[in-house]
Amino acid sequence: MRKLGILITGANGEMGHGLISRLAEEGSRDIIGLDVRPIDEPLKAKCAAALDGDILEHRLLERVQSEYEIHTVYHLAALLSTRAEFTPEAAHRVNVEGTMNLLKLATEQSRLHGAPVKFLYPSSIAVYGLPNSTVRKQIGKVKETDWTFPITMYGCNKLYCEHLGRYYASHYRQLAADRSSGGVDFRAIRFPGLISAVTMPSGGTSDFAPEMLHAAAQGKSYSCFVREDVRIPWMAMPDAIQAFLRLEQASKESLTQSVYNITSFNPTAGEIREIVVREFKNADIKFLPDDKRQAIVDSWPEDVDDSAARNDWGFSPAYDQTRAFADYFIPCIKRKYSSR
Ligand code: AKB
Repeated sequence: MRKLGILITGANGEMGHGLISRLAEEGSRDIIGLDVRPIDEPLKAKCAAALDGDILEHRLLERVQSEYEIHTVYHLAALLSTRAEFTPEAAHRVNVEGTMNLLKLATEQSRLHGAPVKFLYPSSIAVYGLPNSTVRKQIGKVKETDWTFPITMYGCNKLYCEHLGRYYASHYRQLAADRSSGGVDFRAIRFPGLISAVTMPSGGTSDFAPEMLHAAAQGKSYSCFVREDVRIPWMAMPDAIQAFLRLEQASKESLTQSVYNITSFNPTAGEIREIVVREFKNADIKFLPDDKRQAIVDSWPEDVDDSAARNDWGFSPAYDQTRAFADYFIPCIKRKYSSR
């Protein structure tokens, strides 16, 4: 018999840490963690199986297929926006071919056990591409259907994979004589910049806010690579995880779309610095913008319209800006570094 489990790719990443810790607390499902890097020991202990390997390796996926019965996939593995610009073809392989592999695995799983496989996919504000800062300031909250002209490989990959997910869910092999549904119940969230008090991101362009916080808490100087007036949407990691779990639990009938924006607060980089400096008296944070990374952030919206997520599946973040800093970032980050 195959073992029942929930599959999480990119298990060792920031979101993987948050999601696995949360699922382990709930304790109701066996977690199969998969990552190209060996999964951290404390996280491994929370998984029923921890697999080291690449989502591009067919043999590994065949092993997963034959050993496990999977009804839910959280496909978190990706090369983020900054890293992807240095190796765009590799990013395409991981972000697009990797996602295809997982969608195929989900389709096959569904065929084997006869029920739809829920496929939870983290998309991103990087799917948006705004032409200039005047438009950016004028348009305010961006809807899911607007301004989807990404300027990064990562953004292009995420946007295309949203379409792939919709295809697998609704139109898979539509001309085949034996056509049955793809068996994939694809659900995606376009996440804003995420900030965790527990882990540090790597390879992203929204990394400046978490980097600022974690550097200040460790007494390290930090040069912020974007201008202080740049404003993008943000969210505390626990809210991101909660949103994902809530979307997973939502009834299919309540969902009017397969991809949802969500957000919580949107201070400028300068405003984030002010809060950090207030909390960490010796913080040394300068602004030293890198024009190229700045241009990427400038193509992302200042805010997104998340009314569909609120209406369809009751999205409602627990942490607004004040609470996120006062009750989560600052106390948790202080605890993290004081215990070293
Ligand atoms: C990145 O900066 O690439 C990611 C994202 C906004 O999706 N954090």
